[in-house]
Amino acid sequence: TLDTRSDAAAAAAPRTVRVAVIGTGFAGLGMAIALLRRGEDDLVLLERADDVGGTWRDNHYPGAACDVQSNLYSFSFAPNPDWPRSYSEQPEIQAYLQATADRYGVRDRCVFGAEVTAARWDDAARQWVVSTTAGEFRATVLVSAAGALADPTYPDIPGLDSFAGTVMHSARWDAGHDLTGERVAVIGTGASAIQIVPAVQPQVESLAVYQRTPPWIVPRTDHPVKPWVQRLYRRVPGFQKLVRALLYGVREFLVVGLVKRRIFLRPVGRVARAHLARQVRDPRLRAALTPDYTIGCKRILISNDYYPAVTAPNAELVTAGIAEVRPHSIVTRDGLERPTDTIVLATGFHVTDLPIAERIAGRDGRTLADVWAGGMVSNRSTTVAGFPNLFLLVGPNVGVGHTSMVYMIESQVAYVDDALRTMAAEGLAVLETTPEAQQGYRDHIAARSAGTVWLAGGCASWYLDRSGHNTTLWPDFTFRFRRMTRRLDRENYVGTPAGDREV
Ligand code: N01
Repeated sequence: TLDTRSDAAAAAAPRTVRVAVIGTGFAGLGMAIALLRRGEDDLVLLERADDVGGTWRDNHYPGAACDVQSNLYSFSFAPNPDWPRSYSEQPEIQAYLQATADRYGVRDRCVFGAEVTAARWDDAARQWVVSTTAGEFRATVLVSAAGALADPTYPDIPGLDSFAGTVMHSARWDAGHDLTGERVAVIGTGASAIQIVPAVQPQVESLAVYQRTPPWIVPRTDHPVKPWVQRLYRRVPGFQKLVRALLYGVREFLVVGLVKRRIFLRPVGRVARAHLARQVRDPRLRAALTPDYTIGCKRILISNDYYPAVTAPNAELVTAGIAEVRPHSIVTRDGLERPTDTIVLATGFHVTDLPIAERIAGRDGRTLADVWAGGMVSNRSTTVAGFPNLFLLVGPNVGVGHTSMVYMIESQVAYVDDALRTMAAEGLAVLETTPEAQQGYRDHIAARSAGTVWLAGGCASWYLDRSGHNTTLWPDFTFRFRRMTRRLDRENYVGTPAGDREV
């Protein structure tokens, strides 16, 4: 439902624009700011929620924080000298995104409460027709910045619907629900779960953590930023830039292990094992918490308080596997039944089966989901043959687990911006990538992915699609992605001038 503010904004928003952007997370905001900064202001941002922020607005569960340092996990053009910690917590990142949106005048371009229900290419009008819950919009160019960690996955557990207590997904946390004194179950042990568990463990009566696969966890080197450092960042912005560059460089080294030679990750594995040994004394528990796949195959997690929380007297690590949920309990395959008041589903997101892909239909009426039935494909992670004037931010093979997504997003934004400038410079009404370019990019990704720890590490992860192909991660150094997206690869596109003929 729309509040009055978004109703008014929706009514005032131009219905036909040059550029429509779906989403207002880092990607949507970054795109809009890039366009506004060079005077391209005929745009609208369509946002289903009532505020900007994307995944950082939605993931406000207790303990939510970023596992990439703030100096790196921020826009290059908007450094924040005031980050209070080296790794920021969700409220600070959300406040940063809100402040950045305000500072660059993006909020006025947003229509809140506008969930995109369908978008189709109108070939005669050479426009995208975008249906939203706040009405219809038409745009020459559609930029989907809907995010890959936007739509929660709910596990298919027998009886879950019959549960009489509270069920909350980590990305749909009910802040009004008080867990104090409750018997709480957390299902999942990914990045979200390992933050929720220590945050709620002290207040609940009992905590059962249902683990299917143990994660690799290394220490979190988080600390408050000293006031003199903040002052230095303010007075000498170049110093903060230097810190950012160093953090980037160090993290980029991980690529050598993840992609090039897995042996490089062995020291990281040793650090993780020592961390576990230090924090968990009980050998049986330690064994249950020890991963049996190569480190890096799934996202490497960072935490100092997960192991202490999961081994606290009121907590229990459950590894038996869930058989069914009953109205007031969870039953595991070993026959044990645990009375439960609240179930927290920290079970992840639709990443390889993006819901937005079902809603965007291209030239021949087929949706992105139809075209991607055999796996997500694209040119340069950004455009898809058959979908003219459509650009995907955080599209296929742009994800990174070892460094900042903002770096990848800014690379893509530069690419889209160059595409739009090219269209303007050449007077093109339509720009569409070729199937050949798409196939070439797919082959490139497949070749680079072969032998990576994600494919060869002996785990099942959402990094791979159902057929076992890497369609989510960028399998190389990220500076190579930046180089590849610095300019539009014009030779891989067919352009149609406002008049007629393809060029
Ligand atoms: O989700 P996940 P997440 N029965 O998909 C388990 C980012 N992020 O929300 O491993 C039982 O990683 C599943 O088990 P398994 C980050 O990119 C960042 O935690 O598949 N269990 C797994 O343990 C991250 O990678 C930050 O065997 C079930 C868990 O649920 C991404 O978001 C913080 C199940 C899902 O883990 C997603 O992380 C949070 C079932 N039916 C998130 N289905 C930071 O920056 C799933 N699971 C710190």
